[in-house]
Amino acid sequence: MNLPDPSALAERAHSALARCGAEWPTGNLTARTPITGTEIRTLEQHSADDVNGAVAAAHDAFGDWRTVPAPIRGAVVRQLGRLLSEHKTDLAELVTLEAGKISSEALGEVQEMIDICEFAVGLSRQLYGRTMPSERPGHRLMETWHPIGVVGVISAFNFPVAVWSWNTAIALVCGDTVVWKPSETTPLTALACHTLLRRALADCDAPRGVHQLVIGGRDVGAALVDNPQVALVSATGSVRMGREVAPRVAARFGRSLLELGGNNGAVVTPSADLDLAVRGIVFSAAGTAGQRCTSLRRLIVHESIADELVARISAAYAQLQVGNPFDDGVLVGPLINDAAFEAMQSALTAAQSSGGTVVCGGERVGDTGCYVRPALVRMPKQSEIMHTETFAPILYVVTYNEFDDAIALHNAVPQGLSSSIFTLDQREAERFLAADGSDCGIANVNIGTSGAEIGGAFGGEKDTGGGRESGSDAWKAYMRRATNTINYSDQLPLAQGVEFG
Ligand code: UN1
Repeated sequence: MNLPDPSALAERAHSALARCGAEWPTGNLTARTPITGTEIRTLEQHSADDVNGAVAAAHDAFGDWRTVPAPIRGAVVRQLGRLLSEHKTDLAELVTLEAGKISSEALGEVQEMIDICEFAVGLSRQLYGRTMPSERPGHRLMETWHPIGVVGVISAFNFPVAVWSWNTAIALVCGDTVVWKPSETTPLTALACHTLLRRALADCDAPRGVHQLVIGGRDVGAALVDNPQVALVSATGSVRMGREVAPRVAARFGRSLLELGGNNGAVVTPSADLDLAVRGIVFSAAGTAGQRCTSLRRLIVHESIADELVARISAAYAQLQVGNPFDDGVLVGPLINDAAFEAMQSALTAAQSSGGTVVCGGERVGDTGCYVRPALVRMPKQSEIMHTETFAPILYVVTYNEFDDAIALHNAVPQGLSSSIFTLDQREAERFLAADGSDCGIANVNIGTSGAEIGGAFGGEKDTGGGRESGSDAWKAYMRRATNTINYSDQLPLAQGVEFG
């Protein structure tokens, strides 16, 4: 495999950051690239005290920001969207450098940011509350949505910018201020986004304090989670992380919005259009080297078509180019680090010891970085290893005979993020989307599990944490609701007909 020179990669990061207007940082945290596994740069790591300082600054800024009319707040987000468009390729470069995504997917991720900015600008004029009929004469009953306060955003390496933007664009139009703790694996990408947002704030004469960036590991995250001035903690990451975050935030009666692991499945029924299914499956399972929360990990196939489908996926996998994510034609970039590679190998070993057969893939490619061929594994049944999310490109295949069993198998795992069915049978499709169908937050028909648009609410059930981000009415999580009763009469009738005095 032909990989670029590490110093050339560092130089690419340097120029992309410079074009975004960010300083070339220095400090005690090492930013690396999974492309070669080497250092790009060092940058300053924050302490718990720094986090508390950032929260205090965001809290101060909130005092004014909450009273700025929402459409004016929208103007900042509009400007952010413009800057993101202008720097789309710079940001995509950084995403490829730090997260290892192929260029097309990196550009797609930046596009998600641009899209959510547009959505949020529109939303800034649509933060609707309801008016209800009052049971009392001369009274009006209504609700008002107010900003909630400081939002702590904790994001993961695999979507280093899109998930931040879903939270931040919406939070800002809602009148909240944001403290962002990105993954310590993708700090330079975060620095670029933070710089662009600060530029947008300056361009609109808005207070710079509304957005704060804190860089570091668990202690930085913990300081954010425990700070009582953080009204909402929106955290994306592992189920293990969510189990730590949720009780700590709940203990101080803060709110949390969790987007945790997925262990996404697709059902393929006898009527499926297999050409389309294979394309959808391969993108969802092997794309992003299996490192999306929405990556397809479990295939539940009718036994009559299983051999054919497995053969076709395996043939498609053989065509996948694994390598430098900057290269044209490469569809699978590196895993993020050695730990991801080790986790993949032990999952494959576990699958084999439960009777699974590796049809293809799983082996390392080259001797630099962590490049692997996506693995396809036939399993005799949905054993324990299929109940856990391994953040790597492993697609397990099990078969079913009765459609009800397919749904039961599909729902039998602890996670509940994304799901899909490939079928041309309307009864099966509708059943999959019905109350007794898929139990996930996202349920698709004839597309894969990954690659959701920003317009819908994104998130899932069970161990996935229950939060919803991005489109639809997910904005409500970033606001507090006040119910208002206004008496415009000269009487004081009590509700429920109560007499008092
Ligand atoms: C994630 O993996 O955390 O639906 C987010 C998708 C992307 C977002 C994934 N739009 O695959």
